[in-house]
Amino acid sequence: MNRIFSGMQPTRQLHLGNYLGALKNWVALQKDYECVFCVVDLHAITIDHTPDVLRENIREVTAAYIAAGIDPEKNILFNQSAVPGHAELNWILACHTPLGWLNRMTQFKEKAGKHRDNAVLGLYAYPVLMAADILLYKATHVPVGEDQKQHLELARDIAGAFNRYYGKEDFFPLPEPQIMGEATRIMSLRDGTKKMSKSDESEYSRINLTDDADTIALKFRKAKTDPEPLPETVEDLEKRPEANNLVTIYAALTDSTRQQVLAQHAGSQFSGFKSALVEVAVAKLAPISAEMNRLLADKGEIDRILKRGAERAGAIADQTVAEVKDIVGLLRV
Ligand code: AQP
Repeated sequence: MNRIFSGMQPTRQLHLGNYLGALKNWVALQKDYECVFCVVDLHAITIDHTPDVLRENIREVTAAYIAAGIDPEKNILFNQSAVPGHAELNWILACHTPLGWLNRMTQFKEKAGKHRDNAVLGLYAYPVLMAADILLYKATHVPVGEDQKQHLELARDIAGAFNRYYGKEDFFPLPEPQIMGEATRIMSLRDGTKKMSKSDESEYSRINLTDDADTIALKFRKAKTDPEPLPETVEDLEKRPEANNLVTIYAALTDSTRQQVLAQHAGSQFSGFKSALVEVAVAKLAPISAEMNRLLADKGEIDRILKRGAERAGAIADQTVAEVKDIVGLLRV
């Protein structure tokens, strides 16, 4: 059986990178797979946060999933902390994860930066919890952006290590990353070599899903570019990070390839191309943003959707945790 697990952190607002690199693909995948979509709130407390804001962000990310086209009836949609199995399996897997594997994780190095000794254990252990999220549902496929590839490889390594240690070769499937489409890594609008990220200090580095048309236009107008017109080939485009990023965004928003975008816009100056980009971005994001606002007006309904999702997720999770406890030798009384 093929099952997908994927999630997003409710840290601040979702941006175009989250949408094009992950959410948009989930919407397509729900037709062909049994899907478990999670708002990974336990991950969100690995960085500084404000409790009331976190609570609202959990609802907002849930609304974004549904507004983008995720069907909460067909799929399981819930918040991670509502299913205790995530934390339980996290601990058991942590006891099978060598420190050397975690020491290689580049995201921890980037996020902890120079203040490594002050970074919290949760940030360091983040990839183990992510492995637990996926393996709890015995997911076979995980659609993610390119930035999560290393964490997913670690999840495969942990699954393999657990299976081998207990002589249960097929217990946890080794989850396959699904890195799809043109927009596997959307870059900052201020620096084409840096990932578009929620935690970037500059608001002008990203387009948020809730930005209105004027804000989207302003941010694209201010986006860093170079003085040359758009080239004819992808090969030439790839030598220019900011130009490449804007063309990639255009391609992903219009479900086309960068080559098709260049066939239409080669020779254009950025002023003209950015106007075209604003038009397609607003056309795609305005309905999502309007639907999010409509959904967020009834928080009770969002909470009910999450509760129902947690019950469905919990049924699968409880079964896996029970099997894991039996394998490990923990007495279930
Ligand atoms: N820039 C991006 N391009 C393509 N995909 C991206 N994703 C994130 N940024 C980009 C994908 O979005 C999904 C959810 O990500 P997340 O919320 O779990 O956290 P993240 O990857 O850490 O995202 P951010 O925006 O960079 O958050 P901060 O700044 O808080 O660390 C994942 O599938 C991810 O690949």
